[in-house]
Amino acid sequence: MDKTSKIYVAGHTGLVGSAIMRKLESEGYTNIITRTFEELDLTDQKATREFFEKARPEYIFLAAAKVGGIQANSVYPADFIYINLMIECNVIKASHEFGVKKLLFLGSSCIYPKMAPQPIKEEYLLSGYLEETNEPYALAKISGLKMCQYFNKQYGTNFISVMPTNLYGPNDNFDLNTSHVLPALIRKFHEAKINNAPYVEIWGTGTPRREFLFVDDLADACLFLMKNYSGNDFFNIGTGEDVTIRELAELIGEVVGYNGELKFDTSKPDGTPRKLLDVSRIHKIGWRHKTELKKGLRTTYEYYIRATRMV
Ligand code: GFB
Repeated sequence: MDKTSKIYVAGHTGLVGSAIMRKLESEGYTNIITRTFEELDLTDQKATREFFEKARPEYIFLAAAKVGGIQANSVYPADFIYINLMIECNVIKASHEFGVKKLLFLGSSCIYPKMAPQPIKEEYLLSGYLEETNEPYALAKISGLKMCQYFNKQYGTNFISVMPTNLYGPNDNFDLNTSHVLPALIRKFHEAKINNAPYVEIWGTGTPRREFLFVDDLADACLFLMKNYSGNDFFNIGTGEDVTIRELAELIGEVVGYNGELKFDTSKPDGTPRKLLDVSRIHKIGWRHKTELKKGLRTTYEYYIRATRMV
């Protein structure tokens, strides 16, 4: 991939896509193409084909997806499976048809079985049943990764995949109904501090464990793989360390500067008890994360403050 190669970042306004944009721009890539949802609906096969025919991208980061936290996944299961499958089918097929040199597909750590041994190795894929709240999303992401491998096998394409752990950072979704836990808690703690609220409500029991990766580190890993890896393996991307939701809440309370109580609402689902990734495969080829959780939380909180001031 040269600095002038034509690179399409699908999903460039989202958490992951915008981090990939920042990374590419900071490294001097000058020929990046993007389309907003209004300009191109990737679930529309005809529109997607026409875009590829005209734009002829050489490299693709496929970060366009319908994503959300535990509640959004439970409430909109049909949307999560349909939209993600359609995007994957259309973009992967068109990439093959129009001779894309290399594509990187973004999956998720929720592809692994609910009760997978920890830390989770890539080999554990499809070794058990999935966690019910995110099965539709996981099935779509498993299909995307398999589709990349099968296109490589049958047509000799160069489509690779990454499976990141729970991500966070600038441009995250802070809507309390649809967001993931980390941005939700930043908002809840910030609002509790401003309103002098006596407690913050946390969903579930606080005991599930999650691993969190700062999204700029993921973008770094994506570019690293785009430059350095071709083959049919896929890669877990994470830090190799996890915390309980209670520990995360305490850490966010500290960063935000809120000293009230934590109240656990156990009528809300916990989801997977633990999903810590084994990251030895990506470590072996020379990549590891740089941003520790506390530093990433500070950066994300600063972003949240700036973003809310702009509204
Ligand atoms: O981040 P999250 O929504 O999704 O929730 P998953 C993680 C844990 O945090 C769950 C708890 O145990 C939640 O009950 N939690 C506590 C909260 N307070 C809150 C809150 O205010 N908001 C939210 N959202 N959670 C998602 C999948 O699973 O992870 C997706 O549903 C995707 O498909 C993503 O894979 C990475 O980590 O459980």
